Amino acid sequence: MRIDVVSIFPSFFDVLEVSLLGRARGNGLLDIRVHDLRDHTHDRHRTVDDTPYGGGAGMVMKPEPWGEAIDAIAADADDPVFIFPSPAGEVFTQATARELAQERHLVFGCGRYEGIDERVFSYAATRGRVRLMSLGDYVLNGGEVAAMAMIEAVGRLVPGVVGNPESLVEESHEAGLLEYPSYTKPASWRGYDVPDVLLSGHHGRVSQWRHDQQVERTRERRPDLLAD
Ligand code: 6GU
Repeated sequence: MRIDVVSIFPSFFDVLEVSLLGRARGNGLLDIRVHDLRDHTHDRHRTVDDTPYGGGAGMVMKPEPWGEAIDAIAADADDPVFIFPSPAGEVFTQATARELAQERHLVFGCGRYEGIDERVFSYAATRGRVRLMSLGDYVLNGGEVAAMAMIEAVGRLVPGVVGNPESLVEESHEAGLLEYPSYTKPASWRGYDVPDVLLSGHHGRVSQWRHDQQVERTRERRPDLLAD
């Protein structure tokens, strides 16, 4: 999968060189290219923002650098999906991650300030599909951290990125439930014991117990998930 990222803080994405995604880049499963939006400005101050029409607080990202950045990426794009992280977007979930993991080419456009001039989204829609995506109901300073979260959630679902694909099956949100609790050795630690059923060697009872734990935890912590 190819992933382009456009940001005024490209160094935010340096951490994509480590861990699982770093290895996936090294072995060619993920082709991640990070671009500096300011490379598409032409004034001495490399200006990317301006005051909002209609007044109001804060600054808005100018359309021209975005237009050039989109053109540069679209020039050799492969049916891209443009994703603009935004607290005003649709909520990104594991289902979204699964959907996006099927794509060949994602482009993340990271806005800062009060947002990006709205016409940029209309223009991007002439060069590919466009989605505004939010991590949840809280506000970050810009799209970078959100893009990173989405890249990790999608990237780990690309076949081969996670070494043991079975570890993708039994995790939170895959079955619409939270994950069951996990334990390792020692069986007794500082007065806390691993539940007996896990030491029983009885696979049927272990599976039943884990499923019960998933349902109970979901009911306690995330009743909204059981509603659907
Ligand atoms: Cl995607 N962007 C920003 N700026 N804030 C957020 C967010 C995204 N998702 C949750 N809060």
